[in-house]
Amino acid sequence: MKTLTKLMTATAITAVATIGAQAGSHAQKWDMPMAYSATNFHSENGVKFADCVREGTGGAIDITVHASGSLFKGADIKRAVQTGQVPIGERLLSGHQNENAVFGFDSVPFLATSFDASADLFKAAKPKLEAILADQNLTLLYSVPWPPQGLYFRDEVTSVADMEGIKFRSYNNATARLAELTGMAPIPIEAAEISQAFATGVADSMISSGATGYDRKVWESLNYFYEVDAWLPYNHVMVNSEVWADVSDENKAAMMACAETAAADGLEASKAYTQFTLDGLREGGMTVGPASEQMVGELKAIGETMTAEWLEAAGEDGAAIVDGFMAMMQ
Ligand code: PCA
Repeated sequence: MKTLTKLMTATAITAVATIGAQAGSHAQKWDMPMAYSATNFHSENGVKFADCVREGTGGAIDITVHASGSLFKGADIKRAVQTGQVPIGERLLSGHQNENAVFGFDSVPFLATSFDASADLFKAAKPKLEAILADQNLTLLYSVPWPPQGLYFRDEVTSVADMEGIKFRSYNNATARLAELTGMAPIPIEAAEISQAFATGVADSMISSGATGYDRKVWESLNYFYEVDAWLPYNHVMVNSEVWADVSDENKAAMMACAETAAADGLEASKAYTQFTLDGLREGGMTVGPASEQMVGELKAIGETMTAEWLEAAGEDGAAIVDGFMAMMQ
């Protein structure tokens, strides 16, 4: 009896010691909400980033990606990270232009219309963006652009007049404003919900990348994609700053190295996905091509109005970003 008790005590001590050793290694499980489908290049890149972090931190930081808005919807991810409901997440910051106009730097129509130009624009905006995020308890890890934005419609459209009254799915402030200025009716709908929205006639058009139309198989409902190349918006992976402060210097360095790789890989994937998804839309039966000259001219005029509005809202910060960008373009 005595021996048995001793044995049991020894076992209990071993068990406690094992738990202690695990806790001592500070293994942390981080949930990472993302808004877009699991097969989208941003989400796949996020999973690769998580793998890199797990390996680089020797398993100390174990990130699980939750795609398709399954943990938090796109619109709620930023707040969830800021308030510490989750330690890390990915969000399209141009959806929060009402908090600070600078967040919309990447959705000013026709300011940066190629991958190269958008990389310069991002470089010009990054320090300001990081400072604003720091004030909101957020630390930026990496950012990846979507492919150029074009217009999707159920029916053929050759001028802005043809757009009058059409129900238009919006995803940020700029897309809603574009709808207003073209006489359409903006309806905010998360990317995860657009297939349903188009199938049921809740919306009949949107501006987005070939990638999102392809991911959501919009050819089942829509018939036209006009390659307008209006802008290239960014997704940003951000970590809660208090959580980040508790990460060891060694693990911070490992994570930043993974973030750098993710930014470069994400950009390459976005570029590669551009043609691939436009071909996919075509194969799905859509008419894909440039917009008519008239439509481009009218959209550019609307773009000028929106640029002036953004510069007004973003004040000195906005002017500094655009000046910095223009200097790089020369
Ligand atoms: N796809 C996202 C944002 C930009 C894009 O290309 C969406 O449509 O929600």
